[in-house]
Amino acid sequence: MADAITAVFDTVAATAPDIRAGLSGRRSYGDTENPSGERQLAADEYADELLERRLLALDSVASYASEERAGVTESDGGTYHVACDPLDGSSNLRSNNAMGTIVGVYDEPLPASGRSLVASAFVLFGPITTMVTAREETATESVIEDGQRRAVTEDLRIPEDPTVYGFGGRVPDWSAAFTEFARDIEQTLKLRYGGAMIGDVNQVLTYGGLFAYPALDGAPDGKLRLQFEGNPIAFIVEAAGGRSSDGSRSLLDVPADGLHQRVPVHLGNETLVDRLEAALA
Ligand code: FBP
Repeated sequence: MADAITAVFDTVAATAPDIRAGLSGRRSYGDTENPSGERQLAADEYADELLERRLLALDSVASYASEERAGVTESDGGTYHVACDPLDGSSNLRSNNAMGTIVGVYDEPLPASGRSLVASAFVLFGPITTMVTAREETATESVIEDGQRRAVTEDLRIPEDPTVYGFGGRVPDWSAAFTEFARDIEQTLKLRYGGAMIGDVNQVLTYGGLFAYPALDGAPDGKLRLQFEGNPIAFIVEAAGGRSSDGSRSLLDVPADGLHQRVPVHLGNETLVDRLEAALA
């Protein structure tokens, strides 16, 4: 299993410079929408095509699915089922802010429970390109140089003392219970919300705190997708000693009932997620 997962991680790392190099000329919206009804940037489609081709070329990969396409692409063999958000936070491209790639490696056909993840990773295009990977309950942060991973933090752990928070959605659309919880959090933590989940989650992994894209009035399942965003990032945060929740349980325990199902997402320090669940109960 380790060799197959290493091959997936290495392929994603090797593709990161190509995705990053292709961003500047692909900042315009095409006339297509993804299965979640969101407009697609040329960069979304470019990253998706690169990752599909290169990941399906691996013997160990049985299928590829992404946020950008309706169905699953099968290959003729392989063991693992890969779910990608090829360009998480792509709306940040026009404003030149953080974005990146999320990959989940499942050992069951998709859609699948987060408990069938065997590995996951995200690549973050910030001032430098970094990659956080998780497997066997351990998270690792690497710098990507010339498409190669160089580990800089072997056993990444979320800091004990939280200092930052970032909550998505419009404040008037938050539930009364979440609003009250947020007002309490605002008294002690510093706001860090940049509009790309992986950029905001990386702040939480670096400084400790809480990221949420909660249930909203009119969108009870929030915005983020379980297969491509919620599960893979929850797998990483929990491997780093944090917690995840849909509001009442780990995201990894949320039943998979659709490839593009949305889920309320809350990720960060265990104490804060516990407080959140108590506030929403
Ligand atoms: P995609 O860009 O992959 O659709 O990701 C959705 C996303 O950009 C998340 O990365 C981020 O957390 C959220 O949407 C931001 O939403 P909003 O623009 O409503 O704050």
